[in-house]
Amino acid sequence: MPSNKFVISKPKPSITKLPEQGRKKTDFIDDFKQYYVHLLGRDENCRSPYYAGEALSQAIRDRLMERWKATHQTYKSNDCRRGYYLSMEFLMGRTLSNALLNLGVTEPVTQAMYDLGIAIEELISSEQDAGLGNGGLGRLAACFIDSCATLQLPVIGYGLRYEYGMFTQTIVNGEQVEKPDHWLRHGNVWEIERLEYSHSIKFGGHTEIQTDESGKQRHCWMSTSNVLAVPFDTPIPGYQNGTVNSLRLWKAVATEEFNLDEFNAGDYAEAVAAKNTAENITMVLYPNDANENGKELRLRQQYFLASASLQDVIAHWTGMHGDNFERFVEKSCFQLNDTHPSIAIAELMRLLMDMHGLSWDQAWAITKNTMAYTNHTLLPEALEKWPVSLMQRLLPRLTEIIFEINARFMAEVAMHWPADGERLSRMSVIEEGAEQQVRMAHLAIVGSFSVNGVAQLHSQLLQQDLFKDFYALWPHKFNNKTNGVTPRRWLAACNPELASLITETIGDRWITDLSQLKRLEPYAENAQFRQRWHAIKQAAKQRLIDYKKIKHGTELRFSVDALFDVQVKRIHEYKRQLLNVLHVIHLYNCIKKGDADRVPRCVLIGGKAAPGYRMAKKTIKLINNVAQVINSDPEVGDKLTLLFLPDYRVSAMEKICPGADLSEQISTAGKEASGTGNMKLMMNGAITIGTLDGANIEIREEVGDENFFLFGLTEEQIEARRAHYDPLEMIDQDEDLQRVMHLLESGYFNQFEPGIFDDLINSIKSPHDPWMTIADFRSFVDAQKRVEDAYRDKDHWTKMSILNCANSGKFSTDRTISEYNRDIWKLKPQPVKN
Ligand code: B1H
Repeated sequence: MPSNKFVISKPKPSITKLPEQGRKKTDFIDDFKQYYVHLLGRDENCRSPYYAGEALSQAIRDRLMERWKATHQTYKSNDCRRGYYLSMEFLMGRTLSNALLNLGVTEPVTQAMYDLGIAIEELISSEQDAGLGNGGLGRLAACFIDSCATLQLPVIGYGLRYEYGMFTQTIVNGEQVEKPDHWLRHGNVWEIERLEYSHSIKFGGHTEIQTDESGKQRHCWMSTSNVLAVPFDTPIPGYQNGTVNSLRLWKAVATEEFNLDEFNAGDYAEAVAAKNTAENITMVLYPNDANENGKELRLRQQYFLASASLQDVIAHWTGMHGDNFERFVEKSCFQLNDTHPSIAIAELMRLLMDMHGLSWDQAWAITKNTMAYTNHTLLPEALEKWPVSLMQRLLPRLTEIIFEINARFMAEVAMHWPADGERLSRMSVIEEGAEQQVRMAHLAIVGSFSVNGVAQLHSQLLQQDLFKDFYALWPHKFNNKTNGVTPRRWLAACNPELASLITETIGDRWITDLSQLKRLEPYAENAQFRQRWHAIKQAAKQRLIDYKKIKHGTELRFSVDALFDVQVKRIHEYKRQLLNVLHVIHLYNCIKKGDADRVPRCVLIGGKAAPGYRMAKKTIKLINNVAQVINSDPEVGDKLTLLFLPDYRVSAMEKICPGADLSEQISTAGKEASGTGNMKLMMNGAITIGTLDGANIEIREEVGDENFFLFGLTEEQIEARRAHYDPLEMIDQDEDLQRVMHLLESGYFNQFEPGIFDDLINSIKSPHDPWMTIADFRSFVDAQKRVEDAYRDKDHWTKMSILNCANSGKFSTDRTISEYNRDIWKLKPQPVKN
């Protein structure tokens, strides 16, 4: 009889593709053919980039497998302290080209495909984006796990495996139309399902206190409807270092095919339909980005992520240590990506007390010493609150725990500030009012040992404004971690021409130590270097034009000599795409007036609007209508072009940032927590026109004021101005602005659609406009004039471009993650021997 214990030795080296094996061109050709013919069942008669891409991806995935297992083994045998990054969003984009780069096999693979008559670029661009995020917050999570793997830190990313990612945006008659993004329809070669690590998640029911044999009381959460959380793992390779970390995404699956009781009662259809309710939890990403929310399904998603991830970590722990949690704090750290997963604080308390028998005090000591919270926004509409009634119905046990946390917290506040009722109600986790609500940010602060913002100004405003009461109580909890982006994807992979010029000039250490870019600075004075830099930029601009033509069939008249002026990001009032449009209309007026001496400019605007955000959708319509008028006006010719780029996403940014000259970062000061598109554009040699907001401030600090176009009111000036803001008066006193507003209001851009822009126009004319667009118009137009003057001197512009890249070293997520690790996580790097 065979024992039922599997004994699996390593497969033969030819199959395992250890680091030193299977790296030659011929190895890739062999493996590619194997997968194309035998796994996918295709032959030379099927010339599909899709299947070729699949076959190549399989071959690449093989080469990650042994490294993945070795990494896992290293962490296990070193029993090291670990980090867990909990995020509702991981905006990964495409995987293949990143895997090639990080494995260091781009060259031989490109050659192998070439020999087979396949252009690698075609395979790379046939891959779907994994769009499991809205914007900056989700992409930051993706850059973070890339840096963790590169720094060899034992960090697992935990998120949700949405069946539908961020919607695809199409433009019909100038308006945004959303199409579902069923990205998993044809499967996903990069993920591995691990049914064996599934967990059961409870919803609904009620709680009871029961006494066990030993007389000990326990809270029981009963009569729940349960949903199974099934993990799907994606390998996250570090940069050429043998480390492969994991991104673990949870899928909701009905616990049983159908509920037998209901089936026996004859409710067959209802029983099967109930399966749907369960599986709906991970069906779709909420496309809301910093907008009002509050839907029951969203709370279900949040709890599902928190519970599945914590059960996973605890199952791993008890597997090694049983119910002894003494060293749990020493060995674990959770980073909460905004408040979205912050129900984890109450869930960890529940698991430790109700499932593992710890006392309140023991559980609380563990929770508040393992949880760390990152805040990403000050906007009141994005601060999460959940009605107590909803939480009570969905998560009764967690609601009890939250009330108990708050009761103890209120006692602490009362000790610190006796007889200060106002402060108690300001700080309470429970907001009183017509409907009681749970303030998730307060829960997150009370339950964690670290609270950080994402840029200096943002962190300072958290301490001085939004969370000042908490800062007064626990100043030691607060810290700043300025965001970054991964230089692997955002320079090395997306801009290979610039990357090789840099490597040729200063060596390749910049790829893992971006501060090295500083060594480019002296070359800004070298005419030959400048010429090569300029040529690379021009070629990237040409590729951007070609990309636009292929994708949208647009007949465009602008040339690579025009100034490429780029604003790509979510459409939101605070980001002020409207200010950009006002400037474009102003330029149009200048051209119509015969002001001939203008620099040819191509303004590119891209971004998605939340489907329920009326003003943002109207802004898209306005951009398209203005574009229509300007682009078809023969008097304008190639002096000015306005383009709306549909379906902006990670893979689009990879095409856009190498070709950008000017980076528009024009949010109302104090409103953009950090921004990260600003960093990607800077790294690729674009120059910023921006307000003193978010990370712009630090970008300007790094590159110097002479290489940055600053405009607009400061955060303090904005707040001081609010009380007596008078946009009508400002319009009255500025002839250019008057002309712009007149053209807008005359219906010039909506001749057959009367009144459609009235609400946009009224919003900026209102003395209560929170974004104060009109207040910054004059200063913006003047700064844009300085941009033109600078652009006229090509050589000078190229110098500025080089200096922007050379001074972007701070904005690598390697720096950001090193700081998280130094100040918060305290993990030891774990070199992996392969
Ligand atoms: C950011 C969000 C966000 N801040 C709610 N907040 C969401 C809020 O689906 N939701 O409900 C989704 C996202 N996103 C962004 O985070 C900031 O606006 C950027 O300034 C910042 O760079 C980015 C990363 O820190």
